[in-house]
Amino acid sequence: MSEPLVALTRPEPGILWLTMQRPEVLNALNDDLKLELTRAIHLAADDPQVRVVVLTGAGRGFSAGQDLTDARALLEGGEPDLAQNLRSCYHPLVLAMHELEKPIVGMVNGVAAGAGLSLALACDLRLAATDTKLAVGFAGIGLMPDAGASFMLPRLVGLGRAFELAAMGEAIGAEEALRLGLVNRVVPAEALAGTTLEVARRLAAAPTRALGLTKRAFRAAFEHDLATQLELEAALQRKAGRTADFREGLMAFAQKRPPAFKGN
Ligand code: LHQ
Repeated sequence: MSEPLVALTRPEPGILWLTMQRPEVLNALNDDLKLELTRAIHLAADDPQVRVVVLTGAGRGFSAGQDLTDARALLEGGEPDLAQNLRSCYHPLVLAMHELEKPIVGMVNGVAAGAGLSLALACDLRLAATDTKLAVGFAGIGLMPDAGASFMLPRLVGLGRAFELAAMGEAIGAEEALRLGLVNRVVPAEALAGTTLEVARRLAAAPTRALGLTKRAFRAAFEHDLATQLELEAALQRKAGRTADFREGLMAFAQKRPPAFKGN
């Protein structure tokens, strides 16, 4: 049996840590890797013990995007149909990340390019090392942003900046990414794993259902007018108000102690 392309570890209760494992090609995304990632996200959705997911890459890169060896092979059969691969491999993964009602922390430990950047952007927050580089990259090989990058990039940085990043094609450093709002925090490379674990630990102790509903509400907000969004808030808050964590939050407040959320 071949080695798994995604290592699943549970460094602490509540935390599922996913490491892409093709360091020799900067975790370029082949179909098996995309498939294994999708399975891991579904596992996170189904397992109540999982309260936060961390996504990172082994070695010196987060992910250099689509495996271009495979892409070259696509050209050999005449007219390539890139939509087919997007629909069968990328869309299920990006949708699963988007729909997961648990936070996903991207530990962007080196270069994230093309569809690798798309995956980083599909995470709910991103931590980067000072030497991390982000490159939209698609235009470099004559393509347009895909795997959700055209959705997330303008939402995160605004239209003008998104177009500049996509059209100029230059990689940007971590500090610039922080200034633009593409990453949430930048720390020295040697501190990245520790800081990520701390953030994950904090999220794993949070009221998971409420965070999941927050994720849903924020993502829907871009498609809704105010009245529709207020209705969505009411419907989701009804769910949050029926969780054990809401009870615990109220009790803890009354008893003047920190809440001990269980994630249900
Ligand atoms: C790679 C890759 C890679 C395979 C590095 N594939 N081997 C596209 C097409 C089809 C359908 C759907 O969607 C897409 C979306 C996309 O993702 S388009 C964008 C694809 N990605 C890129 O264009 C980035 C390509 N890589 C690079 O430009 C560089 O590798 C970067 C700038 C990321 C890093 O440069 P370096 O730090 O100098 O590393 P390197 O280039 O030496 O790479 C290390 C190894 O990884 C090397 O292998 P080798 O055997 O020579 O040591 C590369 O060939 C391999 N590698 N990216 N995407």
